[in-house]
Amino acid sequence: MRGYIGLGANLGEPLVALREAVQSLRGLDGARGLRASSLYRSAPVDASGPDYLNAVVELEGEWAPAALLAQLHAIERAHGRERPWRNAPRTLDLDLLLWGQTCCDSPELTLPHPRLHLRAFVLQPLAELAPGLRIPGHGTVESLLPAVQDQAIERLDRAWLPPAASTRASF
Ligand code: PH2
Ligand code: MG
Ligand code: MG
Repeated sequence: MRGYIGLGANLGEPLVALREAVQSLRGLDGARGLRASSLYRSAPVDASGPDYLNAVVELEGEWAPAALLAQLHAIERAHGRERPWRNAPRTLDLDLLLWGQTCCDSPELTLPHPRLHLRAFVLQPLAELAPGLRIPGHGTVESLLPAVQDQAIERLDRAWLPPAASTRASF
């Protein structure tokens, strides 16, 4: 199964948090084929505080969505994530955006992510990473971009991904 995870942070050291989150995702048991979008700076949407750093990661694995979500929450907690109020500024936010074509709606998890189609800071990196991606119930990712074009977002032209651990040839 292939899925997409939204990364965001606007407190502490957002770039460090996003890099460490990518390392943690790579290290999940059974994780394959991780790819990450560029890094984006975006103004807070429905929220206050400093600008965010955002990115989206594609990941493959055989986890049930609830099991993957629990692992995302554990990574957030390891980065000192607190939840004082809804959409409070945060040291690290990992949102399960899509898991294959899975559709579900429970108090714990809704797929696709219920606000994915309203947010340029998700759609732009997602379109970069997976052009033509179909979002169940919404059509292609590109078809959703015009409606969010008034949201302030900038792609940062810099390498940001931590290098994958080198694989040493054994003789
Ligand atoms: N996350 C939110 C609320 N608002 N705005 C931006 N720009 N980036 C985010 O990641 C973000 C937000 C709730 O998770
Ligand atoms: Mg979020
Ligand atoms: Mg979240």
